[in-house]
Amino acid sequence: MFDKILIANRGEIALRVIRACREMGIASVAVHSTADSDAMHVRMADETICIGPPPSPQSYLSIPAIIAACEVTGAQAIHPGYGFLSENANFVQVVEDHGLTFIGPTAEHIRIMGDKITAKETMIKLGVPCVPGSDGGVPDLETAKRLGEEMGYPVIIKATAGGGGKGMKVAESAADMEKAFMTARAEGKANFGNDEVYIEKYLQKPRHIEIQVFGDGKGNAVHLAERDCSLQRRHQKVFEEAPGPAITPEERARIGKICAEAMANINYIGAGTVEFLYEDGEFYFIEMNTRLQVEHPVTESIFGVDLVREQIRVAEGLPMSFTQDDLEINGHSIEVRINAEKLPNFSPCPGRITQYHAPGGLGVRMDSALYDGYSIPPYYDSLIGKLIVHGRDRNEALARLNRALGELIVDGIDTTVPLFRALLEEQDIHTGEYNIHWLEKWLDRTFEA
Ligand code: MV4
Repeated sequence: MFDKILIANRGEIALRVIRACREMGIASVAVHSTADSDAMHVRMADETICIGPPPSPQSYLSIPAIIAACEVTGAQAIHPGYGFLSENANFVQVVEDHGLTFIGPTAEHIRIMGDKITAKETMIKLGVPCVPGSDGGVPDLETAKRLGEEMGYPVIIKATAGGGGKGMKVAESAADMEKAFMTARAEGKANFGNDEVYIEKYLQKPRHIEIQVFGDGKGNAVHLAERDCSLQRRHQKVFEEAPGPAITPEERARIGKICAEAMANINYIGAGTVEFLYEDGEFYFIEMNTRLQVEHPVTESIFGVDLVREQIRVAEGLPMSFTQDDLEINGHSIEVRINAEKLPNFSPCPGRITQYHAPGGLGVRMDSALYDGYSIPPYYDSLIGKLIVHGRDRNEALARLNRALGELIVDGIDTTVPLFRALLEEQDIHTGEYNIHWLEKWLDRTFEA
């Protein structure tokens, strides 16, 4: 059993992990940059250690600094949170080479899923339905054009190492192919040092549906249903919910079983998310995330489980504390991301919080590292809080979200709160009739100046 875990992260997710450690009787070590000496994760942890100057590459992304912090504090395991080093296979290798435990998947699984062509090949072999497209990489423009004709336009060219929408180009017709192919290639090379690309049929109006999976690394795996994360702006999610309003119990059971069996087959360990596009009643695998995700609390809410606790358990070699049969959906949960950003352009808005008051009451969870007088440093992500509500059904969750947003006070900076107040006035949000393009269209319509 671990008696001390180091958290290689900051902000709300560091608090999230510290809280799980405390409930399990495990000591926590917070690491921090010099910009974060006054941060809440530093105040809340049992021990703290400064690992470098403000820029992430010299602190939260510095592998030597984090390994040294484990050696100095005697931490036996590292929880990476999300972002930073959470999906860095090389980091996992270094952690293990130092006799430490990475709380998460193996370096091998991270590597497989980090390369999208390999991920897709793997998932096809495991029986997971994928978007129709090229069989692996597309070596040249001629092949790309031939495939475009064969499968019919529109198609999408994707960099195998891509992410966050970078290295992804749609070709509406043969005339677009040369530019789309060359641009996807160039972006892959420039952003990820990898110019390999693949092609898929372009789905025009899908939802983003992601299945939460969890494995023990010994051939046992479960699914914890889906989240609908279609409400995004420039590939940044803003509103997530579970279960998905468009998914039937039969569809959920079918795709969930496929994902759980796939994860059992590869001996997957820890939390993972299998991402799909969902259109006209069909699921199409696109990518897998080998980490705990920002929006994991909506899944925790409807199942009443602590996913971080389970991550720590399986990293210790223990079984998960539940089986598939134990998992039953209870009600509905919604998360909204509170960012330090100014509308309508979502421009980052760091600064001093003059007043903070978290909402409370039945079915309300506020995951945030804010406090009165805290100064948000300008060096990191603009996420400053996640408001998660739970209700017996979707309508109750929506009403509770509106009520909780009314109680929340974040003064001194601009935040995305007004966005959610406005979204809750929209009929499509109440009926759940939205897809991956809904939010950007709504923003264009609403802020068209
Ligand atoms: C697609 C697609 C349509 N068809 N693939 C965007 C980022 C990456 N995760 C995959 N993405 C997409 N892949 C096919 N074959 C549309 C998108 C996409 C998208 C996906 C999920 C959520 C928001 C999105 C916004 C724009 C495009």
